[in-house]
Parts: sequence; structure tokens; C-alpha cells
Amino acid sequence: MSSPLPAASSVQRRQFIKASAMAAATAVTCGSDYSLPILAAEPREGVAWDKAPCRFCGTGCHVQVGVQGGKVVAVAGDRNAEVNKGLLCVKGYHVGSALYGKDRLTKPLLRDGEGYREISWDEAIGVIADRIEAAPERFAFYGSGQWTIPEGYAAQKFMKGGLSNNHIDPNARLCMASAVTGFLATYGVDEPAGCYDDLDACDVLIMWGNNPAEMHPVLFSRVIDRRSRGEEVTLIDIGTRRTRTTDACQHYLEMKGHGDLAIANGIAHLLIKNGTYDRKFVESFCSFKAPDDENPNLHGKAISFEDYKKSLESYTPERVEEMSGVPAEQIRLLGDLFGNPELKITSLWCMGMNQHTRGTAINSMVHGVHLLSGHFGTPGNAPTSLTGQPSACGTVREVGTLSHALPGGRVVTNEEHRQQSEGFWNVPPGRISPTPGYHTVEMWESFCTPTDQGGDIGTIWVQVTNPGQTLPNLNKLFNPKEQNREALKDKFLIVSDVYPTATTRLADLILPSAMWVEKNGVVGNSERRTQQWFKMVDPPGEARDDCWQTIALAYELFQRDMDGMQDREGRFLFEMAADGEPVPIWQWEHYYDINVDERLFDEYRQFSRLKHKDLAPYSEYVKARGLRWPVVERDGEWRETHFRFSEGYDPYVEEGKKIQFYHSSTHDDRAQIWFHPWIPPAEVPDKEFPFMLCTGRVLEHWHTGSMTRRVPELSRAMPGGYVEMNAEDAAEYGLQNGHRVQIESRRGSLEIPVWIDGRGQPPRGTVFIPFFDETLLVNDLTLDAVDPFSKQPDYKKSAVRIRKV
Ligand SMILES: Nc1nc2c(c(=O)[nH]1)N[C@H]1C(S)=C(S)[C@@H](COP(=O)(O)OP(=O)(O)OC[C@H]3O[C@@H](n4cnc5c(=O)[nH]c(N)nc54)[C@H](O)[C@@H]3O)O[C@H]1N2
Ligand SMILES: Nc1nc2c(c(=O)[nH]1)N[C@H]1C(S)=C(S)[C@@H](COP(=O)(O)OP(=O)(O)OC[C@H]3O[C@@H](n4cnc5c(=O)[nH]c(N)nc54)[C@H](O)[C@@H]3O)O[C@H]1N2
Ligand code: SF4
Ligand SMILES: [Mo]
Repeated sequence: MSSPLPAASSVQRRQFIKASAMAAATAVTCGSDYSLPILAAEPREGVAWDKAPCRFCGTGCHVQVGVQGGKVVAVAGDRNAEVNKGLLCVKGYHVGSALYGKDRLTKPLLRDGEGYREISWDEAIGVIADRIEAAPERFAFYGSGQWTIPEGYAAQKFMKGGLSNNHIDPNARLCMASAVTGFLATYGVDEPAGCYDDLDACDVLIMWGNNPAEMHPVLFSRVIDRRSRGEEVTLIDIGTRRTRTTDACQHYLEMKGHGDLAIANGIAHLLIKNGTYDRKFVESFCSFKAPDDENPNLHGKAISFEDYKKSLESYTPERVEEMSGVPAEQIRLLGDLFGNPELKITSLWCMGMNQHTRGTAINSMVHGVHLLSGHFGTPGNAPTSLTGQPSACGTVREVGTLSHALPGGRVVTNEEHRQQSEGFWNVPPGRISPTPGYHTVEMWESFCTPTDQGGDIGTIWVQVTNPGQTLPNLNKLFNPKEQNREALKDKFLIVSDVYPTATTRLADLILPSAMWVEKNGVVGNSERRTQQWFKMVDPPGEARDDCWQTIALAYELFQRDMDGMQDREGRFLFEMAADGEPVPIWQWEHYYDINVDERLFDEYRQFSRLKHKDLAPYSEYVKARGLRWPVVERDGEWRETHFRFSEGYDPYVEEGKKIQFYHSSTHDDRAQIWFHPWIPPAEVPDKEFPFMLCTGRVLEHWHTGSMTRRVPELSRAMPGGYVEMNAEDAAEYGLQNGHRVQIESRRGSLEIPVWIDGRGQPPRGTVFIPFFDETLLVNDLTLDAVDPFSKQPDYKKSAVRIRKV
């Protein structure tokens, strides 16, 4: 197999090394030999320090960044940051090095036959403008939960408020979409009620199929460290494979994929049967719902408590054991814990519950278990969905860069919402289209389908994401661009990135971007915390901000008299004035004459008040290490909110209400407790494909490894991809560590080395492959079946077979 990266990259194909050698130092595999010293953020001559959130995960740690001679020279944990209190994980400590891989993209590149030629930015922007002018409705924007808030807001306004085109969707569709629909179905409004403070206060912490020891490490250590202070906290890991998280837990409940649906019903069954549910909480603050099979919709149909009870009758611990594989006593253990009002219980989850063809259902059901038992609304009692990306909440969920959404929890299908948005954007009434655009899977399917066969998306612009590695079922959703070149020759792929990737490999136009502290930014983490930083160093070569790229394109179209790029007064959609004169921010030399981020953020802020997600003015975030919304001004002070819907904490809860779900979908301040039946996964192992494949991540690498594999320390610690196998399965197949196997699904195949009982231990009949290695694309194998409401795919359950090679 040859490297999928363009020749420009120095990435070599990795040799697999034995498990024993895996953690040890090995050859540096990529890009840079530059690594940063790790220093405490002490004054040191010539080094200027400033704050920024870490580039990587949704935990949202703050780092102190040391700059000298125009370069980031050191990184330290930020002691003043509430989230991480000075700690970082291995990725955080090395985040600065991610800027300095040798093969950073520095020039716009246009495809020319089999290669590329360097072009100017003017020409590049002209090429995109030509494509859009020719067919504005065939253009799509594919963005990211790693977009900053201003970047996502600009893209959103450009598409929906400018082009009248709703084909904008982010990689967060692959990540958080089911969490969003779960929140909406339960509370009528998105995002967690609790926050990280719950982790300091809970007696019991339950992980519902996630691995925070590797994926939210600083957050996880915040809990584990409580034990070193003599505090007692019981940790329970419910998962389909043993991970580093399991090692720190008192209880491990090993389930089969989709077992969670049965487990949640089993807990609810026991709470009702034992009379240990919180009758007062339920009668005061909750109603019951079930799916409406005749008219499937997110809000289902109302049912009575009696109906709910009846639906749960058959979910006895023994039957749940059959469905989930978790022993009945362990179901009883969970039932007893939730039935104990003295305990404070926090639940965490992430991709196990979201990448699930019943993701909306299981998200609602875990909220439901907390509501039914009254473990809600006091510190330590919280159902908390964790976000993965640094701004999946801030940008995707709050700015609403999804094909059906508008900023501030608005949707395109609602006329009043469109009018509000048109008002804030000062664009003519009717500008926003009422028809939702394509969600991610549809967008790429359309792009990969020939135009004359109905593939109506002709151009996609990708920013801050790497779909050529991360979309599911790549042989259907991405690879046809290469495999079916002739039939798809009119399709045009534009990619803004910082390094060559599996996506730039098939791009027609590559745009070099500025990253992290090479630009201003604002992001929003898992606990509703909005965080700001300033540009500290220049990007290399001609790399430029993603937000500038969008605005420069909009201006080019404005110059070409495209109506959509004008506001009601005929001014440029993104006009920003200083001293009464428009600043030419579309010219790169003038982009930083004003703070474009601040202008966009303060404009966007107006939307945030529409759904009680109030943001403070930009200037407040400059002073803080982030603030949790709603941030409301009281007595001249901007105050953040720790616990939503809870009196005494949430400024929007009326006096005397105790708990008030003020966005209730039933308009009576009640949350919805859902019944959903257990159903098996979309694909289950059979004779032909006898193994269940789960995919995911590892501590050292960020997703596709484009940044972390260029950091020598991280790359040495985790050099290449592998398939984790159970020791007994491996023995049966005559496999030892390092042996190569061919793994095949109904959609594709992959040759990959085996790691037996490696970092994680999959149970018999299951295997696990991380997706960071761009030379071993596991998404050639994965399924593209989606949840009916969230449209999020399931990367955790594909049936495969294995053959020794
Ligand atoms: N080091 C590192 N950290 C990261 C990232 C990274 O790339 N690297 N990425 C970030 C991002 S964007 C995300 S989304 C998060 C992901 O964070 P996690 O969700 O914690 O990690 P994954 O490896 O995607 O998910 C693996 C888990 O899925 C569970 N699972 C499999 N099938 C099922 C099922 O049917 N039901 C349930 N309930 N669970 C199941 C397994 O038990 C397994 O532990 O990590 C974030 N943090
Ligand atoms: N098999 C499998 N596939 C998965 C998942 C899984 O669990 N299993 N998880 C899914 C999930 S939850 C997620 S979130 C996605 C993540 O999938 P992606 O978003 O596709 O992965 P990343 O590697 O984070 O891609 C970010 C890209 O942006 C580039 N970049 C970094 N900074 C900047 C910048 O400032 N500007 C620009 N323009 N580019 C920049 C990086 O080099 C990188 O190429 O993967 C999904 N795919
Ligand atoms: S836990 Fe996440 S945010 Fe914190 S340092 Fe590690 S990667 Fe960065
Ligand atoms: Mo994610």
C-alpha cells in the first residue's frame, strides 16, 4: 500500500513494531525534528507569555504560551485556569510543536494534471468565486468543531445569509449530533446543565462508553486526584472494551454494542419496581415520551407514567443481561446506586453513545435515568455529555453551523427564526432559504455521485477537518473522487488545511491556513465555557486565517455584484468600519487593522440571548480564563452560570421554582423522560463477517494525526496504527503480536498489524482499530448507517472478517 499523502509530504510508511517496543522510543516518523522545551510560565528574559486554550480536546485546558523571536518557544499549564489548574496532558505540553512540522502548507496550490502549481491568493479566491458564480446552489461548505466561533459564524452568515444556501455542515455531525438531539428531545434546548464542578462533588461517576483517561485526560485526573486527597469516589466503566479508564474504575460492566439501551431501561425498571424513583421530582418536573412510530419525529408522543411503567416491565435484570451481556447483579448494582438519594451521581459519555444508530434514543434515556431518580440539578448530580473537539459546542452547536440550523438555537424551517436572523444580519427578508441543506453523509454522497445521476453538489470547500480520513465508508463517500475520476471530473474539492493530508491528496485547490496562536480565536468547551485568545506569532509563508479566506471570497463575489453579498443598504455583508470608514479587511495587509474576531463575536452575541445562552461582550473574555454561559450582568458584574435550570445558580429560573426547564418542548417547564426499546446494532457479526469492529482514538494523537504525528515525542510514543485483538481469538487464528492480517468488511479491506491485548483489551469476537494513521485508513471498512434524527453515523460497530497474511 502506498502512502496516501502527496509527494510533498515527508511522511514515510511506518513499519509495525512489536507491542513491547511500542511505548519505547522508535524512529521519528514525520515532519519536524523541532521540539519545544516544557517550562513553567515563569518570567524569563525575552520570552513573552500569554494565555490560550489548548488546540486539542474539548476539555478546554488553558495553556500559557511563551513567544520569543516570533516563534512559540515554550508552553506551560495555566495555573489560573479553573479547568486544568496548571495541569496539561501529553498533547497539551507539546501543542506548540504542532505549528512547526517541516511540511506546513505555505502557498495556495491549484491542481495541474497530476501535480499542483503555486498560485496567488487573488487567483485562488477568483477560482472559488468562479465556481460559485456558475452554480451557487451546487456549492457546499464542510466545516468543523475546530473552527473558532468567529470562523464558523462568518461561514454560516456567508452561506445562509449571503448565498441563500443551507449546504453547510460540520465534522461535528460525526461527533456531537446525537448529543444535541438527545438534549433537545429531553429539555427542548441543547447543552449540559451541569459542569466540571460536578466531578469534584460526585460520589459516583459513571462512564457510559467513553475513555476519558485517554480522551479527556486532564478532566479524568481531576476525579482520580480526589482519591489522593482521601476522598471517596466510586468509578464505573460501562464499555465494549477494557481501556485505561477501566484500570482506574472499581467496576467494569462489559457490554455488547447497543447494550446501553437495555441497561438504561434495566435501571429504570428497577427504580420503578423497587419504588426508589424520585416521585416528587418526577411529579413536579417531568413528563413521559415514547417514539411516535406512525409519524416519526424528534419529539415523539406523550405517554402516561403507567404506559412508561408498562413498557419497562420486560426489562428485568435477567433479560437485560441477555441483551447487553452485562450480568444481572451489575444491573442491580446500578439500580441500587440510582435508587439511593443520598449519593451524588454524575454520568459522562462521549462517542460510544453518540456514534450509534440509536444515538438520540440512548442520549435521552441516560438523561431519563437521572431525571427519574432525581439525580439532577444539585452539584455532583448531573448527566453530562462530553464534547470532543475544542469548539464543537461553541461553534457548531451554539453558532449552529449545521445544515438545518441558525445561530442561537434557531432553525431554518421556522419563519420567525429566519426573520430574526435576517434582522441581525441586516439582509433583505426572504434571504434565508427555508429548506435544510444536506447533512454530512448526504453532502459527500451527492459530491461523489455523477451530476447526471443526481449528484447535485459540484463544489465542496473543506475547512479545518480531514474528511478523506474521517468520513465513514470512504469507498462510498470520498474515494470515488479518485476511483471514478472520469465521471466526476466536473466535481471540485477545495481544502483549507495546515499540512498535507488524506483530503488534500484529492483536492483541486489547496489553501494554506494559519493555525491556533497564529490567529485570534474564540472557542467554547464541553462545560459551556467560552474562551478567547490573541494572535501571538505570524503564520508561515502565505498561510492565512480561515475567517479571512471566507471574507475575502465574499468580497470578491460582492465586487462581481452578487446580490447576496449585500445587506439591506447595499453594503458589503461583512462591512466593518473604523472612524466611520470601512476597513478593507478583505485585503490581508489590513485584516488585523481591527479585531475582526471581536466584531463578529459581538454581532453574534445578539443571537445568544434568544435561547438563554447569553454571552458577555468579547472584552470580558479577554480578562477571563473562559466563562460559562449564560453569562448575565448583575450589579455591574458579568456572572457565569454553573448549573442550569437550578434555582440559586441559573439566573433564568424563577424564584420558588427550584428546578425549571424553561425551554420545555411541552411548554410547561417539564423535561421529558423517554422510553425507547432496545434494538440491535445496524450491523452485527454473522458467519461471513464474524467480528465486531470498534474504532476510536489514542491518548497521544489528535484524530487524523496530521498535527500530533508531526510532534516527535508523540509520534515516537505511538508510531502507527494496529488492530487490537483478544488473546484467545488471536491464538485461534495463529496470530502473534506484529503479524499482519487482512481485515475485511462489506465495504472495504485493510492490511494491518495485530496488537494482542494492547493498550485496550477487546473481548472475544471484537477488535479495535484507532483511526489516527493516514496510511491505514480504517474508514475504508466502517459503516455509514446513521441515527434517524441526528444523522450521525456509527463508527463503533461494523462486522468484519480477519485473515492472516
Ligand atoms: N487523545 C485524544 N483525545 C481526544 C480526541 C483525539 O483524537 N485524541 N478526540 C476528541 C474527540 S473529537 C472526541 S469525539 C472524543 C471521543 O472520546 P471517547 O468517546 O472517549 O473515545 P472513542 O475512542 O471515540 O470511543 C471509544 C468508546 O466507545 C465505546 N462504545 C463502543 N460501542 C458502544 C455502544 O454501543 N454504546 C456505548 N455506550 N459505548 C460504546 C467503547 O466502550 C469505547 O470506550 O475524544 C476527544 N479527545
Ligand atoms: N473510524 C472513525 N472515524 C471517525 C471517528 C471515530 O471514532 N472513528 N470519530 C469522528 C469524530 S467524533 C470526529 S470529531 C472526526 C474528526 O475528524 P477530522 O476533523 O476530519 O480530523 P482532524 O484530524 O481533527 O482534522 C482537522 C484538520 O484540520 C487541520 N487544521 C488544524 N488547524 C487548522 C486551522 O486552523 N485551519 C485549517 N484550515 N486547518 C487546520 C489539521 O491539519 C487536520 O487536517 O472524526 C470522525 N471520524
Ligand atoms: S486534556 Fe485536552 S485540552 Fe487539556 S491539555 Fe490535553 S488535549 Fe489539551
Ligand atoms: Mo469528535
